[in-house]
Amino acid sequence: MKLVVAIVQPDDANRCSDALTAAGFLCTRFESSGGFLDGKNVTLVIGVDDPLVDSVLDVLRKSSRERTQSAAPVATPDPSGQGVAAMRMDVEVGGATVFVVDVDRFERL
Ligand code: 2BA
Repeated sequence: MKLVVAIVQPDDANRCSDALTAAGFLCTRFESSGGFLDGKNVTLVIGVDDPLVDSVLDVLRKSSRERTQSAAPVATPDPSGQGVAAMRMDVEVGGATVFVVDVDRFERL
């Protein structure tokens, strides 16, 4: 068995969890936030038998989108050495960042 941990953007979270449920996968979701952009995201965890991992990844791939987000201004030294310039940076986020982890044991007690 594997645990699929998928970090998705908030705008994709309902589509992902609805599509997983429709495909017969159980998932748990919780609010999270990115360390780099400090923005909200959603983490989905899905416990699944090994042969079905690729099906889970297919659902997530079809249900999440890559987007450009603007990062908060980063203070960098002005080239003239006279002060500090605030640089805004665009970064590509998503679709989904996915980790697939081995599960040693699964119990429903
Ligand atoms: P954030 O940490 O807020 O990162 C948002 C996006 O910023 C990333 O998109 C990436 O394009 C960019 N980014 C992150 N760190 C960077 C850096 N040091 N320099 C330049 N650009 C950087 P994604 O790669 O799609 O990641 C989306 C979210 O997934 C991340 O939000 C974070 O919450 C999670 N994530 C990504 N990689 C991870 C990892 N190795 N471990 C744990 N969480 C991860």
